[in-house]
Amino acid sequence: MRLVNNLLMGVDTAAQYKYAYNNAFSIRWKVKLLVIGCGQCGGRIADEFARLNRKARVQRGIDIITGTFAANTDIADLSGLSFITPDYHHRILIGGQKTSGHGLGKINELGAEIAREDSDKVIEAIRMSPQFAETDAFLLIAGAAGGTGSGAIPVLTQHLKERYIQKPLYNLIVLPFKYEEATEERTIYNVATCLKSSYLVADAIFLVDNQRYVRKDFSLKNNIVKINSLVVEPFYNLLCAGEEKKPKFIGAKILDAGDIIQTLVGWTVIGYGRSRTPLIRLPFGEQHDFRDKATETQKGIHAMNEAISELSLQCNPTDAKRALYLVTASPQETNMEQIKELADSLKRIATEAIIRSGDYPRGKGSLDVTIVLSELTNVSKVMDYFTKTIDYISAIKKRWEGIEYEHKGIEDAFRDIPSLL
Ligand SMILES: Nc1nc2c(ncn2[C@@H]2O[C@H](COP(=O)(O)OP(=O)(O)OP(=O)(O)O)[C@@H](O)[C@H]2O)c(=O)[nH]1
Ligand SMILES: [Mg+2]
Repeated sequence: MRLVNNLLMGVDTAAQYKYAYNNAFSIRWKVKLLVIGCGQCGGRIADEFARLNRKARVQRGIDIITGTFAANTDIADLSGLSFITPDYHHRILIGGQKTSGHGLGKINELGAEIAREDSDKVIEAIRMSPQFAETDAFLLIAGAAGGTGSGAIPVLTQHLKERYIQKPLYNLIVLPFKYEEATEERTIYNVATCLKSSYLVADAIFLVDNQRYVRKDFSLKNNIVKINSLVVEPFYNLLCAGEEKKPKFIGAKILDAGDIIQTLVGWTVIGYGRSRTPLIRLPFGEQHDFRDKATETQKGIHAMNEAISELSLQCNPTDAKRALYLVTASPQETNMEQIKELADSLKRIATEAIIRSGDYPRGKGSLDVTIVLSELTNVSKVMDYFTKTIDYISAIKKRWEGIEYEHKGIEDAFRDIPSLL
């Protein structure tokens, strides 16, 4: 355990120095993302980000993404996307010669190898895109349990980091459904090696647990579509708030891109809650009394509780060293008292976190709260994958060598988890 924590702490400290350095030389932080989906899961969620950008353009007249790309070994998966531009610069086939365009069947070492060979192809494609120069940060996305995305995400992250050292590099990694862990031996091994490798190179990793999104009333296919839209939803207001130009849409307490970038370090989760109860409209000239104010505060607390219970991965908020929240509502439905009340409420559960916050005067009739918990020091689900993988490796060794594999503590055994880098 100590070794794991030491390793993780070392990486985080390096990331903090990097931010301090970046901050010192930057005039203004913006956070326009360039999004790359790796493999089928990554490609589909990247496609959802492309839809989100279209929505921001139509509804709010702003761009929140500089380009959306999908890299995959599977032609059929690339063809099935809807919003990513359908040309070979945006839907990038990798490993074509090795796989003949048919995927990797869950061998993530092969995914890593192909990404190493074809990383120039991906980087060249994104560099040529018209808005590339406006990119402030990269977001790479993949499902950890597959072959292509799971292997490619750490390798592409590493190559991009080497080329664009000053830009933050984030990963969004999707953890498998429970049934996949039970039925497919490779699943847990892929997840552990992907998580370990990505952790070593990405500035922050959004963890998304598929199992959290399962709703009993959807069929699996509908679930995937619904899950993908729920995964990207919390990013919408967060990315829009920083891009607003009109004063009436700029909050009293601005959560700027610098706050977002300063918050994102290491293991990270995101959540989103909404309170829809419309505020009672009073005839012109009449004042809301103190009871209305109390109702507004309750709405805020309700939305925040929902955001916490809908976090992308179940975790303990006391393990977060950094947190932020954004309240999005019409100006009539927010007030400073409410923002302060929300800060107190979050501080009560995220006791160790530096909390950043802001308001975003947009929307009518609902009050939304977006929450990010970051620099999580103990993510039991991740540790569980590491532990199970060590057991899996020792079982395989036993099978291969036919000898008793001596039991090791987790500190020693963590070294035995192969890295994809
Ligand atoms: N949320 C979500 N999860 C998905 C989606 N597609 C696949 N997954 C999950 O991702 C994992 C499988 O990864 P894929 O993305 O299908 O695999 P790949 O990267 O294409 O790799 P190979 O096909 O093995 O070469 C499983 O845990 C799936 O449950 C999706 O559209 N949304
Ligand atoms: Mg695939």
